[in-house]
Amino acid sequence: MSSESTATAAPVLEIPPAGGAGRTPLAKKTLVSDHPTWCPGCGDFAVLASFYKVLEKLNYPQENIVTFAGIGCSSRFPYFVNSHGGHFIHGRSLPFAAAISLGRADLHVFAFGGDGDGFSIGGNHLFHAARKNTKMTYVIMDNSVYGLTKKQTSPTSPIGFKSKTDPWGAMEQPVNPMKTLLTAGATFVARSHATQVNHMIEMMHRAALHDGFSVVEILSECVEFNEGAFDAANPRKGGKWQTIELKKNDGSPEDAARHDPTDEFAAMKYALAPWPGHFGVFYEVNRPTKNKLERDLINRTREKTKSASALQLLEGTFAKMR
Ligand SMILES: Cc1ncc(C[n+]2csc(CCOP(=O)(O)OP(=O)(O)O)c2C)c(N)n1
Ligand code: SF4
Ligand SMILES: [Mg+2]
Repeated sequence: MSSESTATAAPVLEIPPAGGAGRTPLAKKTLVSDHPTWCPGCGDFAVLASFYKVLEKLNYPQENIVTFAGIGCSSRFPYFVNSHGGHFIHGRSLPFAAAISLGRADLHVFAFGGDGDGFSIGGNHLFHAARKNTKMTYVIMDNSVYGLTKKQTSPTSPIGFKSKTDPWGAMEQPVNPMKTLLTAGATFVARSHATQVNHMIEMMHRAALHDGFSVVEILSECVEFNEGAFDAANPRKGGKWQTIELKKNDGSPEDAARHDPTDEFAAMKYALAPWPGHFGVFYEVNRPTKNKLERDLINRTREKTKSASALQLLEGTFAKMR
């Protein structure tokens, strides 16, 4: 027998990358990273489970997915999704996510956060992200309270809400998220409820396919500090679940009563409905994205300058100043 070793090198395990055409389809097991640290029963679990489903449906190449967030219980979201991602300063996820979207056309950018992160400290950024129409999807998990910091009044807390900052009850007029987003100029505005999984999946899926700044506000109960806050829209708790039926443009008489999501006035009317309001796509229009406008400008400039390098352009400018 030969003294030579007959052992062969162990085969290199090739795990095929998930997602994309001709590749292993994206599945929950590939998308899960850390175990969520939310309180048992928190509405955010259902949002996360629905988001996995949305990614499975979209089947984007996994390495092209980015999930981003600010600070808060809901903003822990990116920890639990096996994608590129990050956790940024409280209220500042949107400018950071916008920069990623503008700089990397190959990435699908999702931002997550709470009502405090989005409408309070991040309100300014939300307003500008909406009007600039940078391509990304923003999911606001609205529990009408600051959950992470253990019960302060948030911008969506109703008048009378008792919290550590308002022990005698909130006095100030709350933000109406749908009205605010429409006014700010978001090109896709939808609303859902964390107890309605199929509806959430449909809204987030549609938002992700929208070419522009798309927002889905999801009423997501904080069982620890705002229990039962959204029961009024939960049929299992005796509430009223009112969805918006969109026009099918099928010429049928019943279609006349359905909602045209390009009609801003009609969207605003839905936004102004009394609590608990309506759920579905309020508004969806196409307006050139900042991504396209910037790309066009860059292309035009390259053409004009015959693709000169940044250094050549700078040298040219200095030469003119001499
Ligand atoms: C600049 C700054 N201010 C305040 C805080 C404290 N802080 C952390 S999370 C948070 C509120 C989070 O509320 P929300 O966005 O509604 O998320 P939730 O925890 O309810 O999901 C606050 C005030 C902070 N981290 N950074
Ligand atoms: S404090 Fe509220 S929002 Fe935060 S994890 Fe617990 S239930 Fe969810
Ligand atoms: Mg909150």
